[in-house]
Amino acid sequence: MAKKRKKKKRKVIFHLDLDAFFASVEMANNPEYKKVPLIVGGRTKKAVVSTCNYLARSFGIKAGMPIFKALELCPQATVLNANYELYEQYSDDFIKIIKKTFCRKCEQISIDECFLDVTKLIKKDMLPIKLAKIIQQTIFKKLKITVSIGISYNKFLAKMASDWHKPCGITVINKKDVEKKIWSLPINKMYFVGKATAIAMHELGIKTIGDLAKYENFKLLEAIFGSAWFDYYLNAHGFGDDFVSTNNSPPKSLSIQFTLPSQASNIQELEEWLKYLSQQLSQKTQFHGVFGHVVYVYLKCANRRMITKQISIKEPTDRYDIIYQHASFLLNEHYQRSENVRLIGIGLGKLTTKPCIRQRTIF
Ligand code: DCP
Ligand code: CA
Repeated sequence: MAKKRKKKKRKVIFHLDLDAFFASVEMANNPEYKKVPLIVGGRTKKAVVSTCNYLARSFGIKAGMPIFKALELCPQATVLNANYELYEQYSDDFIKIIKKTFCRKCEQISIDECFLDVTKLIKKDMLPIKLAKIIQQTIFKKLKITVSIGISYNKFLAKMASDWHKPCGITVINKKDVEKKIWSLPINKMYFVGKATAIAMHELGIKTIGDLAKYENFKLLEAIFGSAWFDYYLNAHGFGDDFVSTNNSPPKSLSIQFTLPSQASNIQELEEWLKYLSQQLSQKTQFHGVFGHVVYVYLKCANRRMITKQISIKEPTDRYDIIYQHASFLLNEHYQRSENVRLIGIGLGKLTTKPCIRQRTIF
């Protein structure tokens, strides 16, 4: 039976990125370094810049540049060897402060970056920007390091936002900003897109994130980038992942949905979308180390009717083929072929961290 679903409330996701991290730790320990262009990287002939403070960046020095070249640009710069133990200590303290003082829904993604799901902390008198300012002040008070914060409703956009106004910036990206602020960016600025991927995209004529969002030859994208193409594509449209993973709180359900580029009423086309979504959902499920007892499919039709159907499966699964098999069954059983579909979604419910038996492949 068709069930009305409540419109999902957008989450509030922060991405925190410490500014010029190694150099900032050095400056926190020796304020004299704040006054000079500072490079962290080592003194050997082949050494490269690990990072440098923002004063050094104003001379054109960048991470990855050979030190000798950096010194050509700025001979008066101070060069230090990296002290990894000290940076690890600061990194641990950073995460501890965030978890203890603000938010346990914290996913660390590198030595100096994390995502926070602060949805529940946002209230009338604690709007996202205010909370971000308090976090910046607290980190600076305790560690003497500045942090840039990106705010959005999913991880990709929050990550893109934190890079916008560095150092010590706070940037918000809303849904309506995706076309305006994200689409004009060069494709190599897209989070997750590495150098080789950016070159391959250029060969397809995809020069900006907007070019990718508007690209229509999905089969070619899949042939070149494998299943990763779909993540790129979802992110370019602002439909990326919003689940902030914490080791101690596995999700209760996982889902993925997609607004179709144009309405569809062809069952084969819908099956194709389900296939892609099943792959993405399987990857997401495996990433979180969970297994689902229930597969559900939902369709939003052009006449606003929402169709949600679910089916229990014998053994909990994280596998693409099993998710797809059940999703396809639900589609074929319940979809009335005349209806135009605008949005398609698939989910796994009743998640558990332990599978009863690992299934063998069914295809
Ligand atoms: N790092 C490195 N070698 C690189 C890039 C980074 O050793 N090629 C180290 C030094 C950085 C730290 O990782 O301080 C974090 O990397 P980021 O890319 O976040 O760069 P920064 O924090 O230094 O600068 P930003 O202010 O741009 O975040
Ligand atoms: Ca950083």
